[in-house]
Amino acid sequence: MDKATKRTKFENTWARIREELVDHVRSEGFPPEAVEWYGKNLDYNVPGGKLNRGISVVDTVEILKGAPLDEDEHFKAAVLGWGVELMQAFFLVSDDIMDTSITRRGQPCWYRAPGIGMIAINDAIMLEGAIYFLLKKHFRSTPYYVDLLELFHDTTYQTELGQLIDLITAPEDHVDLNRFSLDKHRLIVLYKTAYYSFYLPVALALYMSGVPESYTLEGKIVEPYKVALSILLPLGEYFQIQDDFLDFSTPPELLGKVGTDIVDNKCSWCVNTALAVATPEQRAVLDANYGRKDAEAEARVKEVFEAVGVRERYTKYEADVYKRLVGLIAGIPEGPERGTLKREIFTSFLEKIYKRTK
Ligand code: DMA
Ligand code: MG
Ligand code: MG
Ligand code: MG
Repeated sequence: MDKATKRTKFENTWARIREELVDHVRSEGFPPEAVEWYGKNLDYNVPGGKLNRGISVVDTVEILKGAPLDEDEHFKAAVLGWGVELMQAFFLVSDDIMDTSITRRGQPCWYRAPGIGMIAINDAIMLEGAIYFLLKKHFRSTPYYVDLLELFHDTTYQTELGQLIDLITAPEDHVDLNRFSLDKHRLIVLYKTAYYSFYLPVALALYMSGVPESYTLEGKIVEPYKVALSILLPLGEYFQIQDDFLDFSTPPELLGKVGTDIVDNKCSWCVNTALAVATPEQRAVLDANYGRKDAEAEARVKEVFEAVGVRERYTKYEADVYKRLVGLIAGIPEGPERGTLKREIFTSFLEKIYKRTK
């Protein structure tokens, strides 16, 4: 099955999942305007993204099975995939409020859509609640239900910790570039992005496929969840560095969102890269203009980014990290046994994001 067909097949499961969620609210006797509001929240915020995270759950279950999934297996994997997409929607709706962003996926951020405003906060929390409604409905009787619950809860908490340090490292009223560093950046991005975007989809698929906490391969003990984490965290770090670079480099018409990192005083990969090589004059321009709510100040920061070669440095970073990740993947212990890790899980993820432009 080619990529486009897989994507369509995944997208087609959304209608049923959406109906289950909305039907439940209806069956609780809620008035039509509440049912309609919830439906709009789901339609506006869940299905319109790249769906890489959701589709990866299905892909991984299929790679682990080593054969095409039957309808029931596909639907169950898709429920987990849409669970990741619901979590993503929950984080993005809140993130856009906290980052005072303008657009997302080519449309106004939900809190800026007509008539929504701060009700978006409750809408975000409801998107999170939807995950546990679906897990209960479809996985309550499986032996790995608690593993799924713990995984979603732990990952949510990790992401919230990441958002905390992302936000407090970027105070609105106090710019101090000395507080930034690539070490701090790494901590932020591992927690705010890598766990939920990369480890979560794969770990869900491992649980659904019955992969145990450890097994023996050629006389050696393998701990597959730990091995997965050791590849997926660096992969997630790469993904967020791409996000930071695209925030600076890509026009909103192409990116689907207006970059706000410079104005928002974010500890992004771009500013850290510039700080490491800036001359005293360039540093002074950054100090005077970074994190100011002002388009001209933002333009002056972008000039410094161009002058120190952030674009070229990114191209070099991307080539280097790609090689490093290919090396890490090649080191994964793999055997013919079913229900054990396959390198293809990780290559398929890497190929989905390598050289992405949005
Ligand atoms: C993304 O950080 C992290 C979460 C948990 C949504 P971000 O603010 O850089 O994302 P975006 O650039 O999409 O607003
Ligand atoms: Mg944001
Ligand atoms: Mg953010
Ligand atoms: Mg960003």
